[in-house]
Amino acid sequence: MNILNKVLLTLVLLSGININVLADGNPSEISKTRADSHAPISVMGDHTHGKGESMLSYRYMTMGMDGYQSGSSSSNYTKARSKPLGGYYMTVPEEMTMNMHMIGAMYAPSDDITLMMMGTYLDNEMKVKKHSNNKKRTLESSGLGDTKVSILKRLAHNDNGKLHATLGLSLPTGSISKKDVMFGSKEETLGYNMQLGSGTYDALPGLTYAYFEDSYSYGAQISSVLRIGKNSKDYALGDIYKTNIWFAIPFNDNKTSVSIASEFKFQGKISGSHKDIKTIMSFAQDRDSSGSKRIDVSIGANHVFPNKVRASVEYIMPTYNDVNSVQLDADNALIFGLGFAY
Ligand SMILES: [Cu+2]
Repeated sequence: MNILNKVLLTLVLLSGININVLADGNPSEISKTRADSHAPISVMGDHTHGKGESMLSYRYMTMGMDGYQSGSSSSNYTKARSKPLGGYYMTVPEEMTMNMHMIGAMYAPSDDITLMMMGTYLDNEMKVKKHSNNKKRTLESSGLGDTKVSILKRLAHNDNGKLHATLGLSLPTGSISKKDVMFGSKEETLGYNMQLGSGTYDALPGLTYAYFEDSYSYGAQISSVLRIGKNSKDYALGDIYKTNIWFAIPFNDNKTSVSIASEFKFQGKISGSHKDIKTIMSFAQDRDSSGSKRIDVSIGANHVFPNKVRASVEYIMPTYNDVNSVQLDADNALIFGLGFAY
């Protein structure tokens, strides 16, 4: 299926949701000073802005991985060392830490259109062990990640609900040629998760619905990341299909809210393989160990300060993980966010 077909299929699927449930009400905005007028901080492009408004935001996410997962059950060192078609890898990843800084900007030229841009800076670390002599090394990669530009189009809204579509493009500003010294004397190309970008232009379609009552709110978003062709290293990361749902309760005069949320994420396997990885040293460099189905559950809080500054925090707990071949197991993750609207 080519990229245009994928985007069309996604939009057709998205439009299957009946938007007529939203009667034409007054175009009154749901109070922006209400803490839960924004989704939990892990949901991207969750809200639109009114004409002339802009917003700057900063997000910090830290997540760790350790232990092994194979299929939907936890696995062990021996399995992590075994190649899927027989034989053994020379090295075994033991743990990984990813820290991500995200800077976002939003601007609404009209009530119906909001423009959004997001840049990322990544800082990754992976501890690996050479099996034959038990030597350990920490591999590192850091730098600019991919940059996303999106258009959010408000489709329908009334006093209680709002619906918008997103169409975005991810620009391959993140490096896919990150190297580090492993156990030899010279630098070698790091595994797929240690690279900073996808290397491809990615289409980012999505649809977001949110509903508000005085004492609670909830919302849902479906979104995809669809790779366009292969990158300069002859591979493409797997496409991503995601659904996020959330429920929030405001209190403290609506200035604070707490939320519970869940994310269902399917990511396909890498197609092709990195042309600079000549010898696959561990599963981290093996395309067979890519792709997964995941369900996370998270708890979060938003707070709005009097001067339109927002602060958010969310704690994400992986609850179900079904991976291809063997992979490092995801730990809990933490996201912290600050936003300034004006
Ligand atoms: Cu915003």
